[in-house]
Parts: sequence; structure tokens; C-alpha cells
Amino acid sequence: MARMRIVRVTGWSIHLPYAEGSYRMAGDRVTTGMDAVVVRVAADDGTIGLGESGTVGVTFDPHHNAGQIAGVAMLAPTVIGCDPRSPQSVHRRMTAALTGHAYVKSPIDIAVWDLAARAAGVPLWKLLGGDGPEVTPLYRPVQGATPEDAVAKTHERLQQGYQRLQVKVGDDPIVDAQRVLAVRAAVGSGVTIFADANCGFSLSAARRFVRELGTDGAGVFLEQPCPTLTDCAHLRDSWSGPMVIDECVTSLAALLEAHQLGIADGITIKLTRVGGITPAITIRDVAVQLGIAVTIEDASGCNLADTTFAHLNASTPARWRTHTVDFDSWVTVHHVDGPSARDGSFLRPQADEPGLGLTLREDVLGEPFIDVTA
Ligand code: 0XW
Ligand code: MG
Repeated sequence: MARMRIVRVTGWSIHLPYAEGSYRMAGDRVTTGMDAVVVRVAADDGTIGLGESGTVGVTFDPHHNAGQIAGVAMLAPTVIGCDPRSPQSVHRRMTAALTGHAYVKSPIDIAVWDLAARAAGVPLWKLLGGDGPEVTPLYRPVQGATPEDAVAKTHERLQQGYQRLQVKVGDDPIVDAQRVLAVRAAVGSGVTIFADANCGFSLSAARRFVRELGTDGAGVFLEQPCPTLTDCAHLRDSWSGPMVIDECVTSLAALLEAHQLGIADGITIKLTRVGGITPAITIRDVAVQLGIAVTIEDASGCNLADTTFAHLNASTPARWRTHTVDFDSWVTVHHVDGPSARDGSFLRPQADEPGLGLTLREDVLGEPFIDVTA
């Protein structure tokens, strides 16, 4: 088999303003856009791969856009000469060059997987072991200070075609519960609701929140109520409903701990947080073996990120596939050409196009911050 090697790595950083102006998480963490890093990896035969991953401000995960730029610039020369058809080997090379800093490895790792799939002539979902170009339901966050605001936003979300809602909580437990109950009353029992605190509740506030929801818990999935696995586990004495861990899923070890504590009914794997597709599929595959429902998404991006989620979720067995996001609808800047991953209320990967099947719009991306060649 002919040798193939990476001969060029190019990276761009781009700010993606929100179409709705702002995005708010518990604790008054307000952002007006997301920052994405886009990487293109080229092989000596001209095959390319693309990856996008980024940050949503500096108060969500412990990530910083400038740190991701510096890390990608540092790692880019280290992957020159690697065979891109073995993404795990390229990831090991990055880990040998830089301990930790998982989030800076993510866009390079995603680009290498895209390249490997293009080199194999198959869509990424197939390379990752999927049964077909299967769809993943979309959810969209619902914010609003009052129950009335939240209900108005809920109607807008349903109008926009979303059938699953992530109501933001994590501030005042009583008002938060009133908002969730108002949304539940507005949509009836047929719409899936996640109540996402984004780590915002102390243990005592989380206990008050779930008590206010009533005995049936308003039929919601509780997402990352408290900042630590220990506090989420203590909440089990007052919440027997489904719990989903997001921010704490930083590694396979964290998944195993959450499983052991009995709080991982579901997990959310964010590609930037864990370091890209290579670690994400290890965590995902173990979760599936343990019978844990999985969401694969990220903190930031546009259609390139969405398409990556579409392929990864499609390669997750349908029984354990939860839902995901379509960031391209959230933002006003779009830096790839190719079909939208969104298909109504779902994300759907392309059936036959090799890799992710997208091309970059360099006119939108502007000047790269790194461009290294062999
Ligand atoms: C809804 N999200 C995917 C957007 C932000 O990146 C955070 C995340 C969440 O689950 O809160
Ligand atoms: Mg979340």
C-alpha cells in the first residue's frame, strides 16, 4: 500500500455572532457569539480534511480561544509526516508533543478523521462503524427570565421546527422550576424537555429545584445540575428521574465514575472538551456498552461542526443516540460550502460523499493564523 503523509496544516480562527444576539447560561454567563478554530489538513496526494471546534466564551469549560489558537499552532508542525489514515496514531503524536490541553487537539483530530474517510472513499459515519446515514433529533435551548418569556420562546422554538427543548435553569431554584412547569404546561407531555443548569445549582438549590417540580419531576431530564459528580450523586436522594452529565464528562475516567455513582442515565460528549473524535469514540463506545444514552456535540461551530455531529451521532447505535445541536442556525457567519446537515427537526449526514463532504470558504475565513508545510 502506498504511503500517505500529511504535508500541510492550515488553521483559521473565526468569531461566529449569534443570530439572536446573545446566549445566556446560569450565573449571568452571557456571550454574544462563539469562537471557532477551523483546520485543514492536506496529504501528499492532494486529499484534504477539515475540522472545526471551538469555545463558547471563557466561562463555560476551562477553554480560551487564544489558547486553542496557540495550541493548534504549536501542534501543527508535529503532525507533518504522519499517515492521516491512522487518526489514532496522529492523536498519539499530538499527545506525545503536548500533555493535556485536550481542547487544542480537537480541530486537528477532526480534520484527520475527515481526511482518512476521504482517503478510504467512504462517508465518515461508515468509517466510524455506523449502520447507515441515520438521523439524530435536534434540540434547542429555551431561555427567558420569567415563565411567560420562556413560554414565548418555547412557541418560537416549536415554530422553528425543534421538537426537543433544553430549558436553561441553575439560578433561582423556585423561579427556574416555575419556568420549567410553565413550559411543560405549554407543550404537553409529548415534547422532551431537558432542564440544563450548566453546573449552576449548589446542592441545596438543586434539591429545592427538584422539590418544586413535583413528584413526577415535570417529566424532565435533569442536565448537569451541580458542578461536581459528588454533588450530582448526593442529589439522588431527592431526584430519581433521569440525569444527564455534560460538563463533567471530560474523559473516560469521568464517565466511569459517573456510571459508578449511578447518575449517568445519559452523557453529553463535547468534542472540544475531550480532545476530538479519537477520544470521543472511546468514551461513546464504552457508554453504549454500559447502556448509557449519548449526545455528541460541541461548544461552538457552524455547518462544519454540525456535519461532524451528524456523522458521529449516526455512527452511534440508534437505541443510545439522544439528540444534538445545529449551530449553523444559531450564527450569522457560515464558512463552508456544501449541503446543510439540518433536515427539519434532525441532523442527517450525507449518504455517500466521502468524509464530511464539505469545502471551505476561504473568502469568509480570511487570513490563516498558521500554515505549515513539509
Ligand atoms: C447548548 N450547548 C450545546 C451550547 C453551549 O455550548 C453549551 C451547551 C450546553 O449544553 O449548555
Ligand atoms: Mg449542557
